[in-house]
Amino acid sequence: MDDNQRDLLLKESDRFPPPQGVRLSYGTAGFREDASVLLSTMYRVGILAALRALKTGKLIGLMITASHNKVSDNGVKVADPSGGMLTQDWEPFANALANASSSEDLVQLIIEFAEKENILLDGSKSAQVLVARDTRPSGEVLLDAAKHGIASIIGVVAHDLGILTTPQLHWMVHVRNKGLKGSELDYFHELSSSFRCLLNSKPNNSELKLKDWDNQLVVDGANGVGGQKLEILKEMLNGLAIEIRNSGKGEGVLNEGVGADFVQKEKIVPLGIGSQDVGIRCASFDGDADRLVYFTVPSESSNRINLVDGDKILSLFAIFIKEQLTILAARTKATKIDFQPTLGVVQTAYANGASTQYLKELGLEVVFTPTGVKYLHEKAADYDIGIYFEANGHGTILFSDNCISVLQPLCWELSDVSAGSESHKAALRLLAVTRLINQAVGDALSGLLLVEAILQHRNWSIHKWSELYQDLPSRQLKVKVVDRTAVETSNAETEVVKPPGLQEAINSEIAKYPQGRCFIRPSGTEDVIRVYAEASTQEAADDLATSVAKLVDQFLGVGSSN
Ligand code: G16
Repeated sequence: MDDNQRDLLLKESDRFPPPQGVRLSYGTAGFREDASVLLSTMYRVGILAALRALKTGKLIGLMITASHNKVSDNGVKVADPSGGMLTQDWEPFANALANASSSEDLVQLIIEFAEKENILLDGSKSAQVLVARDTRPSGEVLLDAAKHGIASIIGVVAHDLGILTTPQLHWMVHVRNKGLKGSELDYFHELSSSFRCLLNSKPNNSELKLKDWDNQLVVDGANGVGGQKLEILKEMLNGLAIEIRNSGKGEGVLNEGVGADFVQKEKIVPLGIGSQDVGIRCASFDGDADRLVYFTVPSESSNRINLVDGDKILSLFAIFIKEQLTILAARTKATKIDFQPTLGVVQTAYANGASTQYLKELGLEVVFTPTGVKYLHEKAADYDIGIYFEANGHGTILFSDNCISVLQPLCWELSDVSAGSESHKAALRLLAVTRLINQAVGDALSGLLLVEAILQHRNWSIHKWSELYQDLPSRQLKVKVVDRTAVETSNAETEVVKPPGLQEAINSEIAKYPQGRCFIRPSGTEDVIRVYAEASTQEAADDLATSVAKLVDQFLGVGSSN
């Protein structure tokens, strides 16, 4: 590191001292805390993103968001050159950087890390970091701190893209690193044009029997950025009538009684949706629009919903992809191009047991990872077509470069030999899905359009979709404890290894309930232990979750569950 660089880092980092008595930890999706303690973290993650940009020679993304968390929290996610999450190899450095107690320590850490990673810190190279934020009030000042961090590494500049959804930023990093323009307008154009392609390639007779599918969709935008962006996108769509509620323009508070996390965990009607919506297809985004769940309000007299969660979105996508592959498998034998992609699906322990059984009965390979898109995404990339979803609505479909490069010529060849045939359409549909579905990260906007296109394609109502299989009753609770890091798990988070004795106690509870299944894990985005329970009845699932939450209290210190 040359003297100019060192002086600049020392001077700038003195402006962003770390908070006293707060231990920051890079969690499930980056750092997340009360916004009031995050200035220095943002500054330091700005430095990290700049170093990553120098190291890779590519664009890096930095997003200020706390996604589903309450409005007073904030956080930061970093997008790697592929558009996916920051490589896990750099997480220990991120932790060390965020917790360095003085500017001198910070500079020393940077010197050592840059040496280890062969990053030249002499201003000889230039690089760029794309930055954006969601609609949280704390976002502007935190983004400013991150920009200072980026500018503290000589040669690296921040390019501020303003207010975006998290998946938009990830998409822009992905696309721009391929040498394409990747503006926000391009994003909307890509989504709307590929959606149109999918509608145009519906089976020949489906227009005639559009009776079950209902052209009415209500979307809960969680009072966040997703609703605002959907307002723009919906103007570019034909064949779909969307009514947006909780768009963030009114009085409502971000994620408070609204949004995908609330709907999926509480299973009750969100604010802004009510008796006038009974029976209508409804969808909820989370605060930064990287999660999507659907639901219906079954009756005016109750506030319960029928949830159609990430597992059912995964199942719908899997059926559709498999169907196109089956059509193509028969036809491609008559073409020169060999197209037999591997297909796999990825879930976490939160996946409802009924969904896993259903997917296996479809003949699909199902694999499990710990919670966190970074893990699921990595696993899904092992397949030519990998579909991953968390039950909370975060997921996407990944197509390998090889798969896409075969699909395009296959479309051309089928257009020559059998234009307009079902096999030609199947190839066109798959190609449209590769453009519609976000290849960088789960995206509520693109996921919504794919769900809508598939429902139209199959002429399915949300009720028909929901009946694919019957969810096992489940319950999720949060338990506040003195120190959540006291819990360590293994086996894709299904077994507690620390503190000793806790897993045995959980096992004894599980044994009391038919079809009982239960696990606990420390959240990586909130200061809680999460409890998930499944059983043959709702009452049993509730009881199992409550008794395990009590065990957590006993083993880890007095807290409160909700
Ligand atoms: C993030 C991650 C998700 C994860 C969720 C909850 O979502 O991207 O993969 O499921 O946190 O994680 P935890 O249970 O560890 O709190 P988001 O939408 O909040 O960014």
